[in-house]
Amino acid sequence: MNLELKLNEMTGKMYGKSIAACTDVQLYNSVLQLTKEQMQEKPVITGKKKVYYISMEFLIGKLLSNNLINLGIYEELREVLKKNGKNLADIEEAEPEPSLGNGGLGRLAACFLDSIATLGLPGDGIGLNYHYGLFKQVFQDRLQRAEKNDWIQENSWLTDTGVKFEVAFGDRKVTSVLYDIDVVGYENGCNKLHLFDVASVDESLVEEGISFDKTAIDKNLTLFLYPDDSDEAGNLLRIYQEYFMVSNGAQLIIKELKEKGCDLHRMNEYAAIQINDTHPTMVIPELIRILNWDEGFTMEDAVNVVSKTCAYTNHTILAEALEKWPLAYIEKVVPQLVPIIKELSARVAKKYENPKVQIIDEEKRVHMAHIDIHYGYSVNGVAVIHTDILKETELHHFYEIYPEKFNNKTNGITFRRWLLSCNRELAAFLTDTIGDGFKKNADELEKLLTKIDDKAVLDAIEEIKKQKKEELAAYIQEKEGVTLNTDSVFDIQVKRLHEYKRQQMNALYIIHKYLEIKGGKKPVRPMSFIFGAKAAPAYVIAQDIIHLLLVLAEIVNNDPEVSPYMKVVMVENYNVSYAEKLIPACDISEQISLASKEASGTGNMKFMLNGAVTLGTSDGANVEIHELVGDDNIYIFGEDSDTVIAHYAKADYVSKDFYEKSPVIKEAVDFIISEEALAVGHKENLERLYKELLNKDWFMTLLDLEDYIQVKDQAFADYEDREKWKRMMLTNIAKAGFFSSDRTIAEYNRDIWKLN
Ligand code: 26Q
Repeated sequence: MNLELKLNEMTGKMYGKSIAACTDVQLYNSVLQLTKEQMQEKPVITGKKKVYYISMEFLIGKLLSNNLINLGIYEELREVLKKNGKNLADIEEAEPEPSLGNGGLGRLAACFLDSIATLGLPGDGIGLNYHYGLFKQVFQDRLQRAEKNDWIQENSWLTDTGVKFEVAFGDRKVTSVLYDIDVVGYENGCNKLHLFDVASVDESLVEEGISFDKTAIDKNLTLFLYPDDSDEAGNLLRIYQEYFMVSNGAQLIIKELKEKGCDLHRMNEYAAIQINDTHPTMVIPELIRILNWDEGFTMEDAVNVVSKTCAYTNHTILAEALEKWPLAYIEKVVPQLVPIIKELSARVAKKYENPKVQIIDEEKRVHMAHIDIHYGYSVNGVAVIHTDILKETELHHFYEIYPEKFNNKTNGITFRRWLLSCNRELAAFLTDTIGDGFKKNADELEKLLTKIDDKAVLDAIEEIKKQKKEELAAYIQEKEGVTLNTDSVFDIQVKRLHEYKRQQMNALYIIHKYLEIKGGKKPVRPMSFIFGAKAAPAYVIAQDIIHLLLVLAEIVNNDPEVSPYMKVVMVENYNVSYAEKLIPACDISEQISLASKEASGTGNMKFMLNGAVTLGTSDGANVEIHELVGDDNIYIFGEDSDTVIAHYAKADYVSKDFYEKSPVIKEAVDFIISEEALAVGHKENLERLYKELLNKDWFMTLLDLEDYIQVKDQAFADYEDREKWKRMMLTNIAKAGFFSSDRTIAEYNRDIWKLN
């Protein structure tokens, strides 16, 4: 295939121009079209049994470079463009980023689709086509404001399939339309991501920012993704969205099974349905309803076969994030599911007395996770410590009933995006040093350990890091208007804003350093503290924490006495594309959640793979990172999960005690409402945050603060021992192979899906 010829044909057809005469946007559209055609020529992955990964979120990010890499034409295209005076990186910038997810759970689903196709397994995603996805974050007056993210353009990765279904709600019927996005595996065939939309959706419903008329369901259903409000009361629209996805998904699955000639009584031999957290749980009663009402199954047979087909993944132990919908809401949205849910609940009640395992509780709320556990064949957590906590604490009563259902699947990330694409320099260097076997078999990264005393290798890794820091600094200069010193240590915390993730603890460290510098204690090397985080719009304290970070950036960066030694940046609208620039440039990866609260984390894995050293608590996958790299290649601090869980059980944590007994803590916390801070920030936000930390601090920031300061100081000091630090970088890269999502997916397939 002559790529140059084909691209010239495409630009000619689309714009009547040669490659060289096109703008970057025109070239993006032409390359997009060409890539779509190349993907259509790839074989569709087939097999008797297929997995359907059903999820309210697929945070796929930009797709162009990833698809080019997986097709094996990235380098060739780059050369073709270069020859014509064009730069592939500029063309990539023209792609809008779809924001079809909140954070970790959605991004994991996207990594999984990549790995399923790469391993050649038949597996499709089922989700929703949100027109504006998650909100776009802008800062105004040092506060977050939400705007719509208008990502769908005339030319896009979506293909209208022409498939339509009817979805019946209690008060209306809507017609769906199905758009597909091809998912090409690395040097392999194609699967599909099926995104359902409402035919009657009306974009003009959106008013100021992200507000819209909540009542017109047929017009608003797929306008926006619900922002992760783990601690917000649920809302009817969310249930409409969930049922819309589930009803379409069930219809699609049954249609495909029938086309395959499958006897639905043996559905489980042809399909596995992986339920991504509780959001798609209604697929269970919906399938049972269809089999029982439309396909002539007895209730018994319908329940049995569906229970052998559906498997559930839990992504959180925050009690407030476990969905419990009032039965009255479900009655309003989908009355046809109510008799099924009542039947499922009655069957449980007949067998088990324990109120903790019931589906409908005494307050007439439906516990979605309980449906999944009773009527699914597998329950998995996403990191070893998380699965252990589920078994021992949160879901203990279920574990006693169904020990055989519980299993762990430690999360992973796709190395195509998080190494080959975002850090081509490191990938190329690794290829030169240990061969390219690691691209297909991530464990081969361990070969790098044989080079631990090779000065040339260590220096090269340091050099690549420096280059990525320079690229990031230039980008931040342009986007945020902040100048970073690339000789400084880049300390990065990027993830959704949530109190349990403790961005506020990092902020208190920054205050502490600022006061030290003001007091004359200057660090030997400058430090750059970089944040990125969106907060659910209704999450008040999270908004206050963003405000504090923006206030600190203002104070620190504009203080001539301090700014030569430290800088603070909160980047605007942190998303997948920004992550791809930040992660390769990081020296210290902040993974500082309160132990027991972060189910896994996946950012921690991306940073490690790119040679950052983790500063973290014994939480989520940090525990497994620690085991892999050993004590000398990670900075672990804070109380462990057993201690934290005991504090909750005894309700004996009093933040004020920590504040009063430690002058360092007191000084840092008091700064939040100091004259200096109030001169820049808003009294209301800063006072509310101050009071929260002092009187509540539900996620125990002050419990770990002193240890955090000490261990973080140690990390900065060790950074000066360059030989030692370079070895730490190398060890982290070498040990990251375990976190390839190819490994995770191979385990899902071996233990849960059993695709042939
Ligand atoms: C629920 C009800 C109503 C509205 C929104 C929601 C909602 C939406 C999104 C609740 C939770 C989420 C997202 C959860 C999530 O991202 N969890 C993360 O999953 C990752 C992948 O397993 C883990 O690595 C993270 O530790 C976990 O926090």
